[in-house]
Amino acid sequence: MKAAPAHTLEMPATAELRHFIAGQWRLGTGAPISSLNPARPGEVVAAGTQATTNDVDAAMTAALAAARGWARTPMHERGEVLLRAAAHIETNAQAWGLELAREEGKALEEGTGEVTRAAAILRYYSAEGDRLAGEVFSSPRRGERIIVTRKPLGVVGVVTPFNFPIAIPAWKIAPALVYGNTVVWKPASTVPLLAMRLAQALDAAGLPTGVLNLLIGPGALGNHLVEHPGLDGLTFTGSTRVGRALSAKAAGLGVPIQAEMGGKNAAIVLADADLELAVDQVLLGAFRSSGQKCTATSRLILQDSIADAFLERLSDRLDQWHIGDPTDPSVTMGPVVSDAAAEDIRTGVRAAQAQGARLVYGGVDSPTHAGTALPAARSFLAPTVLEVPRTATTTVNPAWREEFFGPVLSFVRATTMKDAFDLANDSKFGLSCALFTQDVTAVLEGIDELDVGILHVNSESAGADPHVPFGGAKKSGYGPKEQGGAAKEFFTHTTTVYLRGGATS
Ligand code: UN1
Repeated sequence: MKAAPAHTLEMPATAELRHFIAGQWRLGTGAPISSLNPARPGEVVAAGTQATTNDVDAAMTAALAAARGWARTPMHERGEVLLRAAAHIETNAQAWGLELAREEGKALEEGTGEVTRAAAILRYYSAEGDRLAGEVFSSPRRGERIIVTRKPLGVVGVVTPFNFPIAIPAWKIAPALVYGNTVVWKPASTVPLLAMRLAQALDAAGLPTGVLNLLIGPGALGNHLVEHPGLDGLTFTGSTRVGRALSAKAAGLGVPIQAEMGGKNAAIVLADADLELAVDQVLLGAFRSSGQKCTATSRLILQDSIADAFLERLSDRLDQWHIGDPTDPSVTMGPVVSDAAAEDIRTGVRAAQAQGARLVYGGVDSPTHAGTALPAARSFLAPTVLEVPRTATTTVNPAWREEFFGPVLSFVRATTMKDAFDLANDSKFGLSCALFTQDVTAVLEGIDELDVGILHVNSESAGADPHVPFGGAKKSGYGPKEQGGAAKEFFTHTTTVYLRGGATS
């Protein structure tokens, strides 16, 4: 057995965490909080003290005070702030990408790519002032036009997950701001440093006082935020459990909510597919970011005749992946976000195996990957492929049902295209799907039949562009979709103006 690649980088200094409230970078008044490097036990990436509910109230007061002035600032001026922030982010892409890899655990290239992606999202929204701002209708009455114009909601709460610590916040905060809302933001407590970096970029870009407020702390702060009487909307991405609880609370209080939650996304490989291409894409979809994307491929549906050939290639290619410290540029897959997350994944996979899922690659208890020892930290998992046999119990197996949010891919064999599509639809979730085929009839059938928010034809199930709608069908999402024109639906409301001249004609 070869030894795990030695890690050469020095342990960097711990960053100091600060909250951003009313234009000031403040120390928290709550209990100590730190973010840990999941790849290196004991390494504290950033440390400080938590925000408290009093800090949430202070942030809400600041956001409420700033709301009117920001709403009346021309959209082009708001966009210029985003543009300057984008440039600031790009300048820091290497340094912040490294911090992201240390704090969250994704491979360095992905971390840097995510920082650059955040800048691209800000750039997209910075141009919103040049796009359509409303609609004009004819009136059934003489001398009248009907104009539909848009206004910000007011103060918006933003609650973001650990898995894209800067890109997801950017895709919520950029539209919130450009459409004229002020923001109180609570990121996942595991990734506070990258949250600070985005807020610093917007601060450096000249965002007025109180327009964006950042609070670092536990999930309870999110509950306090949604219950604050001044809140006009809440946008959330994260687990189904938390998303539903926040949605129920928001609905009870009449607060509009956008919640982006779970997925159990399928990749379907039909018999005619280009297998090289499909293997490449399935690998990326299932194992990049250690499978910690709501859009990750976690179910693989293979048409019988190509199933064994596909699995053989998949295994050969996985053997070439390097699992290790994500700050090492040769590493393809790092750990999952924490030891606790890894433990949950192990428990889920063991239950799936106890109920009949068969291990075909890796294994959550494997101490090695492709003959190389995994690093010692408990947060590392070998990429794992399970077969869920086609029996009466297929669809109740946790490997088929539950979102593990880790590097675990569950596959079944399908007979026909229809069988494959039925299997793909056999989920309470409906976020994304990848369909591999070169048959245009199958593609057209897939577009009609596959009940998902995002369908990738011959590309991996993850990935999203900022100018098109993002979000799921079925139980994956609640409320309006995100990104592109869809973001406007959530972050603004319409005023219908019946407009006549003031003089009698
Ligand atoms: C992507 O597929 O690149 O939480 C983005 C998530 C999604 C974002 C996916 N909201 O993983």
